[in-house]
Amino acid sequence: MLIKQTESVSENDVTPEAVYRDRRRFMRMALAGGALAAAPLAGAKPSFVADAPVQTGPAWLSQRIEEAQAQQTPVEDKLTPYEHVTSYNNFYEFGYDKSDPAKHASALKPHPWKVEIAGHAEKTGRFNLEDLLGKVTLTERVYRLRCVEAWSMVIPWVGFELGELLKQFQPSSKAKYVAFETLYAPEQMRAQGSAFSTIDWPYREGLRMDEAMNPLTLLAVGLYGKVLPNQNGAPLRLVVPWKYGFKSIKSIVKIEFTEKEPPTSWNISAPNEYGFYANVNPKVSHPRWSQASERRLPSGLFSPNIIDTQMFNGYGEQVAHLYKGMDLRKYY
Ligand SMILES: Nc1nc2c(c(=O)[nH]1)N[C@H]1C(S)=C(S)[C@@H](COP(=O)(O)O)O[C@H]1N2
Ligand SMILES: [Mo]
Repeated sequence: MLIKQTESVSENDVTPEAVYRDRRRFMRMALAGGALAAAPLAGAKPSFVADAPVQTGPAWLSQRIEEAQAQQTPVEDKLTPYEHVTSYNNFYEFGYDKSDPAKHASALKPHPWKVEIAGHAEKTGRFNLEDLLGKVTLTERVYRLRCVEAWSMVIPWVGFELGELLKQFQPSSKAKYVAFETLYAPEQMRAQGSAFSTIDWPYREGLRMDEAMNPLTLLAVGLYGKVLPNQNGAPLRLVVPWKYGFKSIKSIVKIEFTEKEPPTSWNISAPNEYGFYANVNPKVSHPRWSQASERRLPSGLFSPNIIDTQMFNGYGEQVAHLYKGMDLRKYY
C-alpha cells in the first residue's frame, strides 16, 4: 500500500530533487516503522536519476546505503541534479576533460577493495572495505562542493565521519597529520599511463589531525542514496566541504598517520597556485582568477547561475576555530 502511494506521485509535477527528497523521507518512515517495505525499491531505477545510468555495487553495500539516515545539516541550497553530479567530474586518472571520468571510469574495479591503514597508530594493516564499514554508522549529509576552478555543486552524500574510523586505530601522539592515497593501477585508470600527465601518481592528499577529526569531514561511499559511481571516486572518497574540491581525494587505498605535513598532489605540481590548506576563501584569489564568486551547477549559457563564494564555503561556524591566529593568505 505505502509503496503504491509513493509511486503514484506524478513525476511530471515535481522536480527530480523533490522526488528524491520524498523518497528518502518515505524510506526513513518505512524503516522506522520496522517494516521492510523499502526493500522493493532496492534495485529499481529511482525516478530522480532520470535517464542517467546508475552504477550498482555489491548487495551488502547497497543495503547499508539505502538504510543510511539523513543527518540534516543546514544547507538550504537546491541539490545539483544526479546527472550533473555524475557527468561533470574532475578525476584526472581518467583524463582532463570534465566528461572523461564518466566515459572511462567503468574500467575501475571498486569491489573487492582493500584499504591500508599505516603510520603512527596502535593498530595498522590492510582491511577489506566491508570490514571497515562494519565499524561505522552510515549517514546522509547534504554538502556544498566548491572546486578551486570556481564552480560548485550541492550533493547528498552517504558516508561516515572520518574521525569515527580513525579513532578505532588508536593514533599515537606522533600522529599530527593524516595522508591519503588513491589507487595506482594504469590498467584501470588510463591517464596514469599517459606521458602528458602533470600529476605524479598516485594522487595524494592530506589533512591536519584536527581537520580530519572534525565532524564535518566525511568518507563517502554513496550519493543520492546509491552506491558511489566510479567517476565520483568509488568505492571510498574523502569529502571536506569547507576546502576546495581537490582535497576530496577519490578511490582511496591508503590512509597513513604522519608526524609531518604530507606532500599533496596539486601542491607538488603547482605550489604557488595550490596550498596544503586550500580552505575556500573568497578574499584570496588564485594567481590566475578570482575566488570571490562561483558558477553553481546546473549552469548554462543563458542562466550561468553565478553566486557569491562564502568564507569556508559557508561552514565557518563549524571550522573557523581550527585556523585561529593563522594568516590564511600565507597558508592558502
Ligand atoms: N584521485 C583523485 N581525486 C580527486 C581528483 C582527481 O583528479 N583524482 N580531483 C579532485 C577535484 S579537483 C575535485 S573538484 C573533486 C571532484 O569531485 P566530483 O567529480 O565527485 O564532483 O574531486 C577531487 N578528487
Ligand atoms: Mo577541483
